[in-house]
Amino acid sequence: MIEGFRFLPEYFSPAQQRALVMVVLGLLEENPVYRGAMPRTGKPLSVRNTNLGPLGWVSDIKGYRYQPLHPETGKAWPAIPDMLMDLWRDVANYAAPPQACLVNWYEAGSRLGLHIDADETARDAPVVSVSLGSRALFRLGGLERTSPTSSMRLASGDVVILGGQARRAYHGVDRIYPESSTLVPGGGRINLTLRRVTAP
Ligand code: MD6
Ligand code: FE
Repeated sequence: MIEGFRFLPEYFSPAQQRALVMVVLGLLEENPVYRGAMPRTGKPLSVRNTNLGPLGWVSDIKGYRYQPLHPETGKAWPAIPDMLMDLWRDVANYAAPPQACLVNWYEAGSRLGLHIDADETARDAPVVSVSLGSRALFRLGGLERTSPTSSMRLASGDVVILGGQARRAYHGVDRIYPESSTLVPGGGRINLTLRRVTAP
């Protein structure tokens, strides 16, 4: 496995998962998930998303970027909840706080193609990910799109950290298993990724 990949299964207990989902669902009422689009082609993304924190990751026909406002509501993203700030302090091993938490909402047929998270200038900071709800088939490769990959199932409460070499590794979600959890409405899956965007 590539250096810098960490997998913390069941980091959050079932009770903590329920508390975190309640907090996140509450924040999504005023800050809804929306469907972004692929740069250049404008093809709709399979996964709907929104953000928490002073900056949020946005994808539309013009490209990928971080911005302080929700593109549909025009409002600032809400603050990153304490449970996630505590997680970052516990596992990120990085002095400065995260600036963005991308909220990805997967439905039964959603997938996320192989990609590198490369839109942050703080390249030394890890990306810390939390899975909630239905299980996902996560694929992790290497530094080249053609590097060999390995697949693993991510379950609710699991935390994945991409730091070190793995920070630049290709990864994606091939499928979700919608019957595997009732935590997220509709048998969905929420993935939260905490990011430091700018160098401190
Ligand atoms: C997902 N995760 O689990 C997609 N990115 O739904 C990611 O794209 C990801 O898990 C950076 C670091 C950790 C991740
Ligand atoms: Fe990613």
